[in-house]
Amino acid sequence: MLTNSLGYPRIGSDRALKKACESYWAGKISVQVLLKTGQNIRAHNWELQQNEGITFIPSNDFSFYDQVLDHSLMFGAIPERYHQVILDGKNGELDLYFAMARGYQRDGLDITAMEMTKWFDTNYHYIVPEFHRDQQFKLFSTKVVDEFKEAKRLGLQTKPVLIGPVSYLLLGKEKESGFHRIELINNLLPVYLELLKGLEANKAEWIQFDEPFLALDLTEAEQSAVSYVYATIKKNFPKLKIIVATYFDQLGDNLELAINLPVAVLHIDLVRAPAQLEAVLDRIPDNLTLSLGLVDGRNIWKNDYAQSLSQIQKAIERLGRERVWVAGSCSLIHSPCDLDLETNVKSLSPEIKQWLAFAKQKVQEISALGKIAAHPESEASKALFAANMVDQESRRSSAKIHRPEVEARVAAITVADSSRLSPFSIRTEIQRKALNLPLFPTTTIGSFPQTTEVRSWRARFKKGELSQEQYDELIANETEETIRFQEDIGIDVLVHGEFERNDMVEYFGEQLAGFAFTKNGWVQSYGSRCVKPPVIYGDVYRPAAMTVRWSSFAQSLTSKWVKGMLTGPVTILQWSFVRNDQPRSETCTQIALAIRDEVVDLEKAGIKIIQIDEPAIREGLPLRKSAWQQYLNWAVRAFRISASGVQDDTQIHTHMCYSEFNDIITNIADMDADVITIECSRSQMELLGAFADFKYPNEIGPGVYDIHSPRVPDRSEMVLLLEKAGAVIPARQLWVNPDCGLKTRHWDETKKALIEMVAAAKTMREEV
Ligand code: MET
Repeated sequence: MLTNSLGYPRIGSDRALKKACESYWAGKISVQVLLKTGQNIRAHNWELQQNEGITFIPSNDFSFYDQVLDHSLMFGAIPERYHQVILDGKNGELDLYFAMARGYQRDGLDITAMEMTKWFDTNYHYIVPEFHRDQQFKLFSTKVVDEFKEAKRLGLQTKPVLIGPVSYLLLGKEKESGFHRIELINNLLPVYLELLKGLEANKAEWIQFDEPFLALDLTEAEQSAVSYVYATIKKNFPKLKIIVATYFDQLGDNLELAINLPVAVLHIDLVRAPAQLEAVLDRIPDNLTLSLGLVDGRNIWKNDYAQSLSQIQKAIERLGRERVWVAGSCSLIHSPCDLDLETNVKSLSPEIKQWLAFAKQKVQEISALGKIAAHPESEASKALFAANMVDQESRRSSAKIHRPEVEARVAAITVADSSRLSPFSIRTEIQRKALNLPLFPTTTIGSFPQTTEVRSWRARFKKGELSQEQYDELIANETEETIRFQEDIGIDVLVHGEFERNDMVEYFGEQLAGFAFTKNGWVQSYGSRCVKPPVIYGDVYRPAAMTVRWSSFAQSLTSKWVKGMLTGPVTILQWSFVRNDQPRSETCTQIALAIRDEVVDLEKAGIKIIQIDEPAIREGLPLRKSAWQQYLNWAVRAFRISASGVQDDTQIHTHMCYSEFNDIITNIADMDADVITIECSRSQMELLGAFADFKYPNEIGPGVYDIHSPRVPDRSEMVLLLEKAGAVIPARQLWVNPDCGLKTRHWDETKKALIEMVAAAKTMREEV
């Protein structure tokens, strides 16, 4: 049977790409060394997949920062403001590329980064293409051809992967009004044809076009663009074999459109939407091959072979063996690289490890499923199948998973448990008196720079080189210095800096029951940023207080308010690998109760302002609008359960980043946080519009500068943004804060930027 891989993680199992990129940005390695790192990772990935016997091995799934940005560069969709970066001849194509991703502040140039947003409902972020009316595209880079040739030189015939033209356009944003980006399809398509020409000339046979938007709601114009694109490709390249890949949801009402495209193969996601197999098999025309997305690219659980084989069998019965491929559900970039690296039995017990598969193991699963389906009676197949049955049974029958007391507490939750004592209109007056803050109060989102030094303390502590006391003292000193710095520059609501935290989810997961951890389970979040999601395998509860100690310590150092800092239930859920043996809503509610316990304990310890971060609420939205309400109901309820155990004079904040709020503003308001801080600066306060139109009643802190870029903003820029905000939101509701936490920044940038920010707030106070 033919097996298909849609994409493989490119960060390298030891995060080699992250390290190389960051060294390059810091001027510590040459571009040649960076390029060589990329080459090594690509070669490693290709060879690994080849050795596992995968038939269709992807190329062009590698990226130095982001695959959408790669496409923008290939198509010459380079916003005007970056053109200067390479004009003086000092910088190369890669510097231009990084400038688009990260902003550029050098040699008298000061250019902001392009906007970044989440890739569908994942925690991967891509760089949003910018489009203008009548925009022309031209071939600027031939990355996809180059990487195909590179593999060829290594003796591998790969399957180049491109984001399909319709999805590429839909991923972008119009930078002026009066047109829709899908109208650019005629301008864009020729560049694709040129690339295909290059691929064909180099003897590529199979090309994968990712059109994830086929699993979303499409307008008629968008649907016709899909038909038009693939008909045109067929007309121009009748011999190329085109695979259209869909994932993350069902084809739904795009089914007819998808199965009738003049292409060789259609890939469907049977993990997210197993039920669509029947519908597709009922309608599929005779000449179309089906790639079955069976191995979950989004989670870490071992595949259930019995279940997958029954799907494969069903497809084979209807289509014949030649027209059925076995594949991952989507690209494996959302999975960690290699379970074999998890050798630490203390963090990941052998029992739990037995239930898991990372990218390398998933490739093995794809290959094993292919083998078993092709030769079910062979000894090798029987052994593979039997081993899988043992693992599945071990998980089903484990005593580690169920806690009756947790399940009973969830069942006993009442309506009162998810409501504050009084409505916001009353709370706000009580809080104003209790907190006594100025207009435009300044604060930050929580974390301060996690320097190499801070991280080295944690590493040394974990290795046993530092005692608990020594480690705690270092953290205490860093916290104290950060409190003093915030006092010195005049921030109104301080934070303790989160130095004791490795990561905003892992830190909590480590202290909650029901979570397991990996040592190397890194997944790319954006650019060189990787996250290591915990694994939720069983019922969740909080054995002991998690943050009270450091928050009270910080509060004891100052007479100003220190905000307690927690990660919310939806975000903990969203950024973890979640168990697939019960509904997500159930797991989320369990986490909500654990966070609620912590909020109550913080209040008892004298913390009057508590922030419950929920940056991931929006990314949890199902891709199809028809499923939104159900999700929002349980997600908002979970937040409310976590926030509602406190008195009226305790102020609850929440923080969200990279969200469009227009279509969910009612639900955001329903969360009823006293203060919400949001990302806003990269979009020039555009995101605030939703709050203004809704007449959002609670307080709001629109981020006034972008912390994802090393660029230091000037106070006047921030005043301008605040004035924009003030024009639509009453001053008494507004807070002043950066876009997000500062942990990825350096101290010098942070200090300069925050001093400017406080100055901007003062200017605003003088203006009213
Ligand atoms: N409190 C967290 C921080 O400041 C919030 C981050 S949201 C991605 O890092």
